Amino acid sequence: MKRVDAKKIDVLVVGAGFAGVYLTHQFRENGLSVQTVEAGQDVGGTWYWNRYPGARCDVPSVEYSYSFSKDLEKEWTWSEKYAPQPEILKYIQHVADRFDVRKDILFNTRVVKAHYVEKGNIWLVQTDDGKLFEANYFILATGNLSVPRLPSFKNMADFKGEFYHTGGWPTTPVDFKGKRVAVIGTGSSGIQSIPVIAEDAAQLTVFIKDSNYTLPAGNQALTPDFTQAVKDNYPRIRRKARETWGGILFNTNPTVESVTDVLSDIPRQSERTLGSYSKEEVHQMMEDKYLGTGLGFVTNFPDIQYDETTDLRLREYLNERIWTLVDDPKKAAALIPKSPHYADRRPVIDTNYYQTFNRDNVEIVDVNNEPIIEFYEQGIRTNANDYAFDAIVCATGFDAMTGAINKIDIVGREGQVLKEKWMTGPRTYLGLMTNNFPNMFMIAGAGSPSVFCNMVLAIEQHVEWVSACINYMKEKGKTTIEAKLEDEDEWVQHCIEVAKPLFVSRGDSWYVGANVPGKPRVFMPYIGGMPNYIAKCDEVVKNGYTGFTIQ
Ligand code: N01
Repeated sequence: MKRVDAKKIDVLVVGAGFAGVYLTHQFRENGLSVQTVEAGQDVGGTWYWNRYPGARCDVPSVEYSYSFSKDLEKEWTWSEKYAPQPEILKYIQHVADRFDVRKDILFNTRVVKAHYVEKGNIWLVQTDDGKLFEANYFILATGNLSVPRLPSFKNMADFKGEFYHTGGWPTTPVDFKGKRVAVIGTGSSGIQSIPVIAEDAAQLTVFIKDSNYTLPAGNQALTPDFTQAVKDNYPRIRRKARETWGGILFNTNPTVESVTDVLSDIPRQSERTLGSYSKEEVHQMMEDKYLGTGLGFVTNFPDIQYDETTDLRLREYLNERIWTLVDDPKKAAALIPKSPHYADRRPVIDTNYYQTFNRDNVEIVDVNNEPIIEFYEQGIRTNANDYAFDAIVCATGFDAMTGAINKIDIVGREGQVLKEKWMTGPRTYLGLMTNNFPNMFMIAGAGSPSVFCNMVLAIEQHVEWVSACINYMKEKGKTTIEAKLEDEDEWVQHCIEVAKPLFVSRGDSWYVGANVPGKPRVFMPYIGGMPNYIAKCDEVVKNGYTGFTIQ
């Protein structure tokens, strides 16, 4: 196809998850022509693909929602404290209907190529079905956890049973009733799916390499009183959420009282460090105050992120809890995380996770003692046994943050290939742009605080920043914006410096690319918190887009 045949548009957006849907709406509101391209057959992104049993959000649903429309806030009612995947998908489908965004989205289509063409200052974008677009702005709303990562065991293709990855679950129902099922992986997806699969399967075998720590979610139905109180106070709730480190206000039980609590000006961060409490006090405090209240205690005690004494105290409690809850000491030992610190990896919240291992139909294979050698026709072979399965579920994570972007052949100014530029790790200025790729924006990706935050809040902040920026360009008669190299270098360094004192920068997790063989080990997100990040983005605009070249 020739360039002359390309459809000309103002903006091309890749992805129709929470970010892509809002971008599509926002650009249209601004009078721009927009074409969004989405690989799935409907909107939803993460919530379209991750349909595995037990999938739900671990940010309170009343906050994991758009704030841009007051009417939308009033008309939508969440059923549970942590919404299950089908309900979140229904919500985003409702948003797509309500704002009529589907007409600008090309579904079942992937962007495979995007080249910046200096002559004409446009992005030439090609899809997998050969369509060509010429866009002034190219926006990657591709998600951070959207490229499933499969392990590379020998003979995987030989297995004749059902085979699933949690991040690419079929849209048709999967029934595990009466079946022998294997789950490989015990991060967030494994921890959510294992208790639900165990209820259906005849036999569930969990292959554990290392576990994340998890605490009870305390999920519950939301009462009409609570919902009304939230709706009545939404503007203040949203405003205050943006003032918190992770963009989440409701870390305590969702009672009507807590709406009042969270809106009061009581500082949420504890005056004492967790490490200053004795072992017994930590135990008591966790049991009395924090169990079942989500991950609020991590925000209340920032020393959990960096202090060895604190970490030891906390892990003493958490490990004891595992020994108490899991009857079989062998299983308990396999469930104790091997990473040296609680905060090395993303903490998880669960429903009945440890208790599930007391069921007669649930077994553990600790692959540290009994490594997987290969798959075979009927199942999985370890160095000690052959295990036959009807279905194998890989909850083995994602090529995070850069995976989806690097899958596209993106070429910027002077033929620079993005994948090559990012060979030693992603480089962005504020997570928004990267030097030599003019008019290409990224939403909530590497260099932004998104993955440590309420993702929807982080997305809204980015979409609104980008949309205001493009409006500014239009008003000023400018056509090109690009991140300056020195500001990008400074920001990349800043992201690394902020993370350096924290355990998470040293742990082996997807935050540093440690889960993908050959991926450079770099701490990819910004962990300085939403308020600092918002202040920096606002300051950049106030000072005339410092760090960007605008022409
Ligand atoms: O993936 P993970 P995930 N043999 O990378 C194991 C978000 N999320 O999909 O770590 C055996 O965390 C691996 O073991 P190890 C959330 O941000 C949110 O669970 O390599 N095991 C690990 O246990 C989360 O952090 C929600 O030792 C193997 C697991 O697979 C992110 O998505 C829900 C293996 C992968 O864990 C990713 O979570 C779900 C092998 N060869 C996800 N290879 C919410 O609630 C890998 N593993 C919002």
